[in-house]
Amino acid sequence: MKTKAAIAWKAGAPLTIEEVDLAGPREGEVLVEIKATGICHTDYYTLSGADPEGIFPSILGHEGAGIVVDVGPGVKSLKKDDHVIPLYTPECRQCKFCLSQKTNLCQSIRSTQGRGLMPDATSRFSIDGKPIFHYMGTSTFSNYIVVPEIALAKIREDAPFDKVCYIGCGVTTGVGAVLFTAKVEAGANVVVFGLGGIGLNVIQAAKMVGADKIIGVDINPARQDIARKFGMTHFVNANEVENVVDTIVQLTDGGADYSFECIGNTTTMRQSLECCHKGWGQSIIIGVAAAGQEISTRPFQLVTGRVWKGSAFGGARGRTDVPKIVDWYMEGKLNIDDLITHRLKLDDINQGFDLMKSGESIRSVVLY
Ligand code: NAD
Ligand code: AHE
Ligand code: ZN
Repeated sequence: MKTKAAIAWKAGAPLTIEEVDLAGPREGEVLVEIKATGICHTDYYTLSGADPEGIFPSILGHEGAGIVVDVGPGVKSLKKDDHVIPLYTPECRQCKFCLSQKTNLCQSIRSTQGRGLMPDATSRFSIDGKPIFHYMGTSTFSNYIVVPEIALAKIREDAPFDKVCYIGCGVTTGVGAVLFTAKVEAGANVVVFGLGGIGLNVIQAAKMVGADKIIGVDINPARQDIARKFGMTHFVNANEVENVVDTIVQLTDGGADYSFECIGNTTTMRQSLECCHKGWGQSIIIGVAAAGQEISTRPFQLVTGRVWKGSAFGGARGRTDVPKIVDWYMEGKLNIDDLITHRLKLDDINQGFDLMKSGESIRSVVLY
């Protein structure tokens, strides 16, 4: 079949909207009509050329929601017309990683996914017979996609696609980092570096669990109002204080219980660790830094009890946890609507990247 998609032909170039050939689902695969997709900073990161796994030409996008159109042989858990969210972190429930119950990082298809291919090492997308690569196993900047069954969360049918698509990455990443990775407890002091599409979700989850101080750090003063609305109690403009770490240590009487880096900058990653409380403070790294970047600190920071942790997809097990997060939104426990600041047609998707770069948008959603 044909599908309309935004193609990333090469690093740094605007996406172009084209008709693409899409082969049908094979064994264990599902054809999905994407109804809406968010644009995450990670899409921009890969498009910029900084991602060591970035492959071109490819179809980016990993924050979608849609409807099952057809299933391939052997698919048992999904049927035509089911509503789904594609998962860039699948959940096979069989690999060593899934069975460990210690991580959400299912590895059953990670190597082919990282090479822009389906599990049988081929692509379903092509133009004039030449393959176009998948991205993060999802490629939600295409109206129709083929994905493995294990990379789809089945969600309730009354959930609006144009909102819950954001649960495909940003909401789950931010909320999950608080609930599943850090397990923040009531009364904790929390610091959030970067008040964008991820950081604001960290803030709303920190408020949800009853955190005491919730300190936001950003260089864009326009982020202050929305962050306060979501639960931030104190704002630090990193450009206006002499020393970000000292400022946080003073505000928290010794340091943060939990800090979250939601920028992807190695300087703020170090600050995120060093602003933590001696003896127990945990810094959770969510931001993705470019190829070749490294983090450093004085080992004494770790010897004296501060902890550096990472979080991918909020530590969420997609097929298990994503339907629950959709429920929380539908029950009014999570505010997604106010974070979706812009709605675009696929033809205008490049505007979404411009709005992100200029700091005007929190999340742009593309509607098919
Ligand atoms: P975003 O562009 O919406 O937000 C980034 C925020 O950081 C902005 O508010 C910006 O003003 C602020 N910022 C930039 N430089 C800063 C600095 N030096 N000091 C303080 N604030 C600064 O991005 P996003 O979509 O929220 O994504 C944030 C990061 O998280 C990206 O690196 C993205 O790739 C990553 N990410 C990781 C995961 C994961 O699973 N680990 C999932 C989604 C996104
Ligand atoms: N190819 C990138 C990986 C970037 C990365 O860490 N991605 C996150 C999700 S970001 C979503 O917006 C992730 O899930 N990581 C775990 C994994 O297995 O990729 C790079 O920098 O190499
Ligand atoms: Zn993302």
